[in-house]
Amino acid sequence: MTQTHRLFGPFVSGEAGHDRFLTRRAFLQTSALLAGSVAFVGMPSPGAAQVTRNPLKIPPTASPYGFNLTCGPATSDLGGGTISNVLAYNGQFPGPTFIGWRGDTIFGRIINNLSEETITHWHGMVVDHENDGGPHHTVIPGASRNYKFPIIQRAALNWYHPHPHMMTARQVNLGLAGAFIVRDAEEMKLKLPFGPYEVPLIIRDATLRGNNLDYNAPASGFNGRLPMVNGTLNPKLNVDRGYYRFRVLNGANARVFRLALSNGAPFRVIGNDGGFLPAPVSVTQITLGMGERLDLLVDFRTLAAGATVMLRCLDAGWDLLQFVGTGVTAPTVVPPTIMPKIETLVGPSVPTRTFSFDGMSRINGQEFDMNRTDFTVPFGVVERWRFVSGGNGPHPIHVHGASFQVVSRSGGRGALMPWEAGWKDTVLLLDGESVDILIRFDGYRGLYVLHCHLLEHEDHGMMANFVVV
Ligand SMILES: [Cu+2]
Repeated sequence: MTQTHRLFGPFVSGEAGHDRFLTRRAFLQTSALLAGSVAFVGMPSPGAAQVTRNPLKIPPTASPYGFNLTCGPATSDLGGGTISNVLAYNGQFPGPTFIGWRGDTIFGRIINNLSEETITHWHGMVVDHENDGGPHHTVIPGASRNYKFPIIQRAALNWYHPHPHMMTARQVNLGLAGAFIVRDAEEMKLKLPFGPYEVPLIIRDATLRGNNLDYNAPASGFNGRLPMVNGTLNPKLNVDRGYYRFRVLNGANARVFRLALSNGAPFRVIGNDGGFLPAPVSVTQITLGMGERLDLLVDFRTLAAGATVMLRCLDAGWDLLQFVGTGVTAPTVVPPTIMPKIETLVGPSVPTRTFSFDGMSRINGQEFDMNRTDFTVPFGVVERWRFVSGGNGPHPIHVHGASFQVVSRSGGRGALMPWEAGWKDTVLLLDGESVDILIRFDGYRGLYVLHCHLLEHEDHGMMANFVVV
């Protein structure tokens, strides 16, 4: 059976010429009608059959209790012997996956072996100003910085990456990023897939010059020529017959991914940036902005040995990751239907503040100034913030210091997306969209930043300082 037949599973069965639901002629006519539409879920990408697939890299796990994280140049096999120069945490691309528990205190240090300043931010972690790893705390080459903070939030997939002003985009693009998984007792009660059945997927794009990652981007954002998952080109993952839990991060500088499975099967979304959703939701497509995360269950119980399913990006028409059935039976998992309860924030019905993301470098008309405080926010008070796109999107808006809840979207897609329920720390603003969030800073007082997570926009100044008082 050809790959095309597998990809068209629901529509085409049997050998060529004996299709059960569509004659070959009808199939070709249908294909012709769909020509040019990359949005058709079952459409294999041109030349897919010729691609040699490389085993998906799974970053090693690391303890956050007494860590040493060295930021420096390294080489990494992107798959199939394509050895690239990269910038890496502890020589790993992606960096090691930290796993820490709610209530514990993490501590350790970063060591800067780069030839320029850097600082490591814990994206999604609610920490005090000194430990946030924002642009005010860069570390010069050869120096180090200590961190120590308690984990005061629920189970979620967070991540860490550089945050030096005007240098973030390049450092991330050349390899500095890793996952940080927070666990808690509520999560354990759900009995989700674990061990080899829980897989982090850091999805991004890249451009190669020779074998090396090459970074060059205009203010509008890096537009990589190739997709990469966990630092692997053309990756494949062998999967047993059962449920898998994918911890997905859009780690791209400037690319929004529209995820779908080639067989049209749904993703069961159980979580996002801030942990578990209030209720699971099944969807066949997910639009994921830069910095956003997903907790997905995918059902491979019926995937036969040797059969394949592709994780695709419908917008780019890219094959991201091929799943290959082993035929081996995985441990039984019952997908949870009741999720841990969360507080629903209640706040003002009119915006407390409005932020317009203008051009490629400004918020409310102003570029970032390290030494200017743009606004102050009272501690412990629920505010309603309105994010408005002034064009040049996408603008995924990320707030440090607290998680928030997305309450409305007008213009553009005109609705909240099912995966935006619960707690978030990054929300995608497409052109023409206006999004309202409710936010309350009840962790720490101090200086934080709000910024666009299109990293070139951020570097060009689409960032603001605020102080929780
Ligand atoms: Cu932006």
